[in-house]
Amino acid sequence: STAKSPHIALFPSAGMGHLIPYFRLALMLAKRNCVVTLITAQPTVSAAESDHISLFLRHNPEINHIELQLTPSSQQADSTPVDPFFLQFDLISRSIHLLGPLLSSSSPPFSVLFVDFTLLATTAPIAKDLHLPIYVVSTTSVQFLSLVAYTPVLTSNPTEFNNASTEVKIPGSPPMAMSSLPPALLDPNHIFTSCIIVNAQALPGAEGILMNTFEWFHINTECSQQRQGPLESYHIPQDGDHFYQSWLENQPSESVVYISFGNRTGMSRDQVRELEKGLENAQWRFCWNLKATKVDKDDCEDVTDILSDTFLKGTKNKGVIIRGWADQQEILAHPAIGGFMSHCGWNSVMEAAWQGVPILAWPQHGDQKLNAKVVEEAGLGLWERDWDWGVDRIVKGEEIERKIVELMTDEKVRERARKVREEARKAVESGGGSDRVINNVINSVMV
Ligand code: BUP
Repeated sequence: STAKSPHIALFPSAGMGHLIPYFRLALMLAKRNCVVTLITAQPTVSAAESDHISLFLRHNPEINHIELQLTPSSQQADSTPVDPFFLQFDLISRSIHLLGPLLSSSSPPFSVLFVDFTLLATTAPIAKDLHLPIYVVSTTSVQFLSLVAYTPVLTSNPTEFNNASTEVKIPGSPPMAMSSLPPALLDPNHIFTSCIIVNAQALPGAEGILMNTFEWFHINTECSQQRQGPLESYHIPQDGDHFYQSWLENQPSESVVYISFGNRTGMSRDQVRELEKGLENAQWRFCWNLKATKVDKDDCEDVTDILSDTFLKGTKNKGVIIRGWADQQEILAHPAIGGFMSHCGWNSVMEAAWQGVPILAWPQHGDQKLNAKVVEEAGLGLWERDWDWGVDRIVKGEEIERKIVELMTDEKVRERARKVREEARKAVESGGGSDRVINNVINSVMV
């Protein structure tokens, strides 16, 4: 006789970086005979999110979908601009009373709820009422999550945790440089920090935390508390062909640097000028995913508004510029790609690890410096700390040129990156770390 399959609810938070890992997890669970329901808050912050949710559901009809309708906010008209993602967390918590009825009316009944860390505090009481175990699915590195979990302790000790401290010590983690922390963390009243504190306080109520990583990658951390398993690479099918794809087809193997700083980094024009110089002088081919505005809204500016004529003319046959949403996984998987200049969003790091592409880390905000340190320690890439936030300067074209050349010619890093790829794939194979973790979680919620 076969045990009944568990019914798993997945509730991701706002932002593509928080959504894509849930798609991957949904498919890994469905492949193991779980019934999977994706809960999404509507309307989404960006068009990219709603487009990808529709595409994902269309291509994977076995995944069920529930929409949580949000009540529009009055805050938008406010004079102080609030980060739209934090506004969304707030909207979700205001509409969270709708979640209980949605969950309890389901047939077959739910066996477990998987949520984003930012939704834990608001969803935990509902799960408790329904006797549903709750798991957090983390979208960041073990290092950053450890910091986040310890934030209530840190912020309650302002005599030790302040601007003058050089490092923070967190049980189970190597010391973290104070300069690697997001500056907002020092202000307990900042919306970023208050969101972290309330959710960190709810962590003991969670059954477990699923990390998107693999043990081998975190050589320096004790991770006994967490269950880890990298998420299998899931390629979100996109409609249509991409011009950059056919361009990549014609480039020699490992000759192209892919450049992306994520959705939420609009670089200053002065910095863009220097990056142009660096790219042009380094003389490597490039594929530049160019964003000019913060937050994953569609950019409406033309390439020629952002990049200089001299650069565009001088590099005409050397590179492509992508505007709008790129298929990053498809790009990283392409044999022509030899390096990745990245903000080190955690998904990007894991995608590079999966493909064995060396990273040139250029963290921009949030968890990215701590992620960059993991990249450096794992040997997957290079990190020039002198470029980061806090240094507060424009990084010069010559420096960028030098680092690009180093990234593209460092054979040791390239070899190591191949090893990382191998280890990542071992972890998701049957019996590997990821496979075991997912199966254990499924078994633990089996009724
Ligand atoms: Br931009 C972009 N195409 O054009 P991270 C991103 N992605 O597929 P985080 C694309 O979005 P921020 C694009 O592959 C990754 O899975 C990318 O997540 C994909 O960034 C995801 O790397 C982005 O974790 O920062 O931390 O969400 O919001 O700045 O992108």
